[in-house]
Amino acid sequence: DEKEIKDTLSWFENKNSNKNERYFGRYKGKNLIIVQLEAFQGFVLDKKINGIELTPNLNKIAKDSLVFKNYYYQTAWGGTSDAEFLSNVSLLPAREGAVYYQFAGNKYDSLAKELKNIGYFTCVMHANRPGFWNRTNMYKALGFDRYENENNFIIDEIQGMGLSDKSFFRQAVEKMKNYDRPFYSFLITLSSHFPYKDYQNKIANIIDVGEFEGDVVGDYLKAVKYTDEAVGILIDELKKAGLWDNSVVVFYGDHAAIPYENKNKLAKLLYGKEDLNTFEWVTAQKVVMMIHFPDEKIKGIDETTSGQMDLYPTLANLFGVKPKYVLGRDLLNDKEGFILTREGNFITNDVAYLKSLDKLVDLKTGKEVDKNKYNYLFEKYRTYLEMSNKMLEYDLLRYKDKK
Ligand code: GP9
Repeated sequence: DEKEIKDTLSWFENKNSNKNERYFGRYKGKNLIIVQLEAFQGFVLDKKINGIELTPNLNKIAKDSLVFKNYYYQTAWGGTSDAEFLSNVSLLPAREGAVYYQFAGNKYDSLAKELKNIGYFTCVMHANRPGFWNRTNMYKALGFDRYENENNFIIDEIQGMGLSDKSFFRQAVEKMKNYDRPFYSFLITLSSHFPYKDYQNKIANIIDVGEFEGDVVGDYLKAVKYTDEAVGILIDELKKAGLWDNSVVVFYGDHAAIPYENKNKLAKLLYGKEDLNTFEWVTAQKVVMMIHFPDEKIKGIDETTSGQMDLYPTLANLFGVKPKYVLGRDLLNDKEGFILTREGNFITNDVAYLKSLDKLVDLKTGKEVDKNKYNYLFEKYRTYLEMSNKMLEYDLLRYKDKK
């Protein structure tokens, strides 16, 4: 009803007003390049496999970037598309199915729209069929000026699921060279897609994965190594094109790589042991996340518990826009630290709630703590989930405009 609509909109408006504005608008006028890396879980950074660095290119940029070490994915049924949605809209994914299919007709406040309002050209690139995840319709709803899909790339080299990330990045930079400035480009990679099979038999020897040879973890490590090499190419090409020094560049992973049924393999890789308990599994669900600034003035490691819903508000502040209907927080000004997931888990800087066990666990000790002492947290995250659901399911921004 009318009151519920008003209350929901006001909840968002209040939450997002009177915020601390350190760094507000500092990078306004710079290009923004966001690279969403397929299945890049957080542990790949700094990982050595038989003494060899798995992601030397990302690690090198990380040294001069702001790195979020405890950044979780919050995706649900919509996989990659949910990560896109969380990062560009800052609402949780749909209760059932994928937002990209269920709610493509909604009206959204999005990063692309806000940047367009201040004069940016906006573009999304992903070299797969445009119908996949209903992207054509959804990218219109998100306000992108252009969608460069499979049909706009020369498919000259295949790796994994489609056009190789190396070729994709090279062609992406060629396209960006011709874009009006400033621009926002959202690049979504493809090669390191599950099941990480090297169908073309090109990367079998890219890295010696030892005991993981021939299983899903071994195949994953090879795919990650390949995409990291592609990232190296992207950076070189951006530098050659004179874009690197004029752009804020973000790298983040979209969702899990290793399925739950392979958790004993993951246990081997991460801890050298036979299995992971629920706590270890849940807290392993982090993804890569770093922001490289052209002046390299903001850098270092941030340990705040954070997640994909926080990207848009964080960038909005840096580029000088103030979105009113985001669920996440600006990570440069808000250190409270928490994430919540569609399935009902939440993690703060101190505790993690494991829905499947109905247990609250201390992050430092891994030991169970008394849930009743943390009722306020349960209430808070219930409200967040409810507000996000209402925004999405009642299409509240459309209502707002009609008023
Ligand atoms: C395909 C890609 C895959 O275009 O984005 O999505 P996913 O299966 O990883 O959710």
